[in-house]
Parts: sequence; structure tokens; C-alpha cells
Amino acid sequence: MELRAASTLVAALLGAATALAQIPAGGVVTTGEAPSRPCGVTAACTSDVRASMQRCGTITAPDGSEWELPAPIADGPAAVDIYNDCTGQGDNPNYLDEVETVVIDPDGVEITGYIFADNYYELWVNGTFIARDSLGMTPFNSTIVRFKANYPMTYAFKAVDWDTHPGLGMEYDSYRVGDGGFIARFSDGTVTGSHWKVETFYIAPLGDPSCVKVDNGRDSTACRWEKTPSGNRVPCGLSDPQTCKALLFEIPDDWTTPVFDASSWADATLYTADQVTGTPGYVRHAELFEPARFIWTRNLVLDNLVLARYTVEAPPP
Ligand SMILES: [Ca+2]
Ligand SMILES: [Ca+2]
Ligand SMILES: [Ca+2]
Repeated sequence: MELRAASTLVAALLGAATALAQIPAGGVVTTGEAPSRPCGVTAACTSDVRASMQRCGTITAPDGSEWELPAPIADGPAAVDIYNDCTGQGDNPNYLDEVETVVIDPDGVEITGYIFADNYYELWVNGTFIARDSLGMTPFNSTIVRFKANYPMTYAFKAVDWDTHPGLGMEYDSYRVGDGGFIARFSDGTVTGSHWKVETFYIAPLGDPSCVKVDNGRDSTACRWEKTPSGNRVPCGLSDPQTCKALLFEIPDDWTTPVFDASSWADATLYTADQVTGTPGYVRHAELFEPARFIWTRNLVLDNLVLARYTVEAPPP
């Protein structure tokens, strides 16, 4: 009997270990939608473009932990818009005059950056906050930033595929699944590309979060979603979206600093402009971004909060 009890205990422990092993280390699973509130830019658009107010939510996990969704948002100044047809008039002819320089090192090199994100970004250089996107959800704007820093320069982007149902990773009344992607070019020749490191911290919607594996960073490509005529769908969302789950990971405190080790993150995946956006914020100013490439993790659809890093060691020749 004792032997049998012991073997039952061993089996139970193995079962528990297997269950734990099914979700990547540090992952927390939540179910359903968080109550949401307006956040960031909440003024109605001045033009009649199709726009969605930015909304944020706080969700409580079964272990009591609280999570800001779709991401914790930095409380810093917004970037100057190159194109904004919501709180701006579309093309902003004065963006070069309006952009201010964030001085990290007074004797540093002045760098100008051009950034477009689906839907939102925040940027740090060498751990100093540079700017956040002026519009979190839609419509899609494009922005300029400027800073002065010494090499090596570590770029740290927080990029968010914003949703309107926090916790579900879904958007609009149709509960469809949106996608992400962002692109940046800097005046010293630094561009987004596959040499950047990326990691995902909010993966949703998921039916069974054990579809997320760790293989050179967290990989959600085995998680199911389908393209349908009414937008991207996931199996858990077809009958009752509130049964869908999110897999969340805590953002490391020091992730924006040069000393942070991102070697376990994946190399960025490249996407074409067509895969990410056909909106005027990018298309009307595409030449500003050449030859940068749109990047994200391996899953443009289900990975909603993506951190991206790259260090430029010395001025490009
Ligand atoms: Ca935006
Ligand atoms: Ca999106
Ligand atoms: Ca998404």
C-alpha cells in the first residue's frame, strides 16, 4: 500500500510538473475581458475618420496579480506627428520645426528618427525615455523623434498591437483579431530589421495557452487563428469571446537599459508594408522609412505587446 501511495504521489508530482511545463516560465493566464476605461488621447477626432478611442484595462489573474492591458503605458511626452488625421489635419508640414531634441549626452550625436507603429510605441535610448506614440489605437499616425546621445546607443521599443477588449486581444464590436508591426529609421542609418531582438509579453486570444512554446524566445506560432471574410478569428472567439484566455509576462525592470541581456529573445521577423498597413500615415511618407523593414515577433496577430531592442555600437561608416 505504501509503495502504491508513493507511486501515486510520484505520478501526481510528475503530472503537476508536466502541467506547469505546458506554459512558458513566468507566464500568467487570465480569462475573459477586463473592464476598460479611456486612456491616453481621449478627445474625439477633429475629422470624421474611422477612429477608435484608446482604452486600457486592468485584469486580475487567479494568483491575485494585476496586469495593465494592453500594456503598462509610460507617462511621457508624445512624439510630434508627421501624419495624424485624428487630432491633427493629416500631413503636418511643420514636423521638422516642431520636433524637440531629448538631450541624453550634451556632447552626443544628434539623431532624428521616423517611426510608424500598428498601433502604438514607446521609445527609450540608453534607458532614457524619448517619446510615445500620440495615438494608441486608430487611426494610424506617423511620428518623428530627435535625441542627442553618445555611442553605443541601445534602442528599446515597446510596441503594442492595441485592442478594444483588453484581456481578449480583440477589437471592435465584431470581436475580430487585429495585427501589429512597426518600422523605424534613424538619421545615422540605423533601421529596424532582423538584427533586432524581440520578445512578446501579452499573447491573446488563446483557447489553450499551452500552444505557446519557448524556442529562441517565446513562440506562439502554433496557436490557432484563421482569416475569415469578416476578419481574423480564433476558435475560442467564435461562440463566446469571453472564454478566450491571455498569456501574460512581466516586463523586466531594466529592459530599456544598455546592460539588459536580450540574448534569449528571438531575432525580429520581417514583414512587408502590405502585411502591416496600407494607411496614409505610412504610405504617404514611405520614403522617410527607406530602407527600414517592418518588424514584429513571429506572430503578427496573437503577440500584442512586443519589446524590441538593438544596440548600435559605433557610428555607421
Ligand atoms: Ca499610433
Ligand atoms: Ca493593430
Ligand atoms: Ca493582435
